[in-house]
Amino acid sequence: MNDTNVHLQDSASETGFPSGFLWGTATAAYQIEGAAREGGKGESIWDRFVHAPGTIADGSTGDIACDHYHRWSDDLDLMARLSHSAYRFSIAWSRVLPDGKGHINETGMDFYEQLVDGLLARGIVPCVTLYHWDLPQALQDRGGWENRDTASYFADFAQAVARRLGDRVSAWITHNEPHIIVYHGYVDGTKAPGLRNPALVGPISHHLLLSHGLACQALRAETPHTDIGMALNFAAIEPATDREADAEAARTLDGLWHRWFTDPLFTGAYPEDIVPLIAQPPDLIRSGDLETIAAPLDFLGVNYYTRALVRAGKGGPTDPRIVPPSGPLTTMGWEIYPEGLRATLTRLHRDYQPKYLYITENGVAFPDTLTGDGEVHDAARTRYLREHFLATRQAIAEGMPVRGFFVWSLLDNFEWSYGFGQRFGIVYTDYPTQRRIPKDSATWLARVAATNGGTVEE
Ligand code: GCO
Repeated sequence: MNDTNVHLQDSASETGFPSGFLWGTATAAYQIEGAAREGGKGESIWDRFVHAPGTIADGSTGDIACDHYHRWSDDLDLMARLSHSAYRFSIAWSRVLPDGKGHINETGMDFYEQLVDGLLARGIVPCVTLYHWDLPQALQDRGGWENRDTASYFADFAQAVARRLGDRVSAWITHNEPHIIVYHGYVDGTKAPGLRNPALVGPISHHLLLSHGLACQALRAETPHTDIGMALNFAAIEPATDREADAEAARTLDGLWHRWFTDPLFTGAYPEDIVPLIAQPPDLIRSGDLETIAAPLDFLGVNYYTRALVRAGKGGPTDPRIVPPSGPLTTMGWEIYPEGLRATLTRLHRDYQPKYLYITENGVAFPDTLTGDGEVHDAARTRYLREHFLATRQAIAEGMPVRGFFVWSLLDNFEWSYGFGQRFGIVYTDYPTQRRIPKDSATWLARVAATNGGTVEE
């Protein structure tokens, strides 16, 4: 993180979390802002996607979402009351550059500037995600991430944001979860832009990675003292049995989901065992691309939620199949598996040695309800978070350089193709009134944050 904003010390504090450890929540622009066409904002691929029939489970859209665009100041007060020391949010590219490139929309920039200044005024460190899936539709119309030029436009966008906000932002997260963009945006079509073409996995991945590398160059030039990383989603992938074929299938899935992105980022090469499985057109990787992609990072952001148990399908070890999860599940149908977080951190440290690790997302959706006296008793969420904090503390004790934890999410919000049906917030959003009601887990988290983890077991 930027030295001017936060002073990290390496010594672990008595609580088991290093002093200066960042405690906060994470959000994404499209999921909370609303104001889809206000303030000069251009259309994004999510604005387009949600209005196509049948894309969103409950037929909802993010047109209004949590109305954060208008309520940001109250939301920042809420974060301060919840003892946040940091907040991770994303910038909607089309709010800043309505056409994706060229003309800067100053009203959009002003919105993010007041957010950053508002955070700093409350003693909260701003961590900015540049791409949380909302490509400007104007760029999609020119081929989107299929078009190599989009990588350069992304770097220009990064530069414009850095020029305006870079002196006050502590960390840049270039992309959020390229794996999800690739497989859900372009293979199963459940997320924007809703395409179904497996042949695009190679090109889209490469252009996303390239855009990251080019953005790093632009960000380093503008803000040499701000840390740069990427947030990737990691599942704890484990073989379902001790059969060799299942172990190999698990390794394949880890390659497809994880190493396909982390290897180029940290070693400058796509993983050899996976290259035969993902088509890369002959002119896709140009000279210098891999060096650009592998520019040194300051941290790796880890989004962790669950485990995937894997067996080999009919096609053998290169045909990984996920076994349906059992045991207590979240409303997303995900298994609760805190041990997997520690294993993930350990493995990433062992294989790639990123300077720092941040948990950039971890949290859970449960069927929260408001009681008659207007409270939300979400003991199961508190338990989930406690177990994942403890797993993190254990990893820190074992030498993993973890420097912060961002709970997903501050507010119940628009959960992509699930609409408003999944409540991930530590704060309940009453959508008809837009009232924010801190759940019990928020009160608990505030105490943990205020004591730097000292009360995590309470
Ligand atoms: C993701 C995103 C978030 C989600 C969260 C819960 O991981 O999909 O970064 O936007 O809302 O993960 O699914």
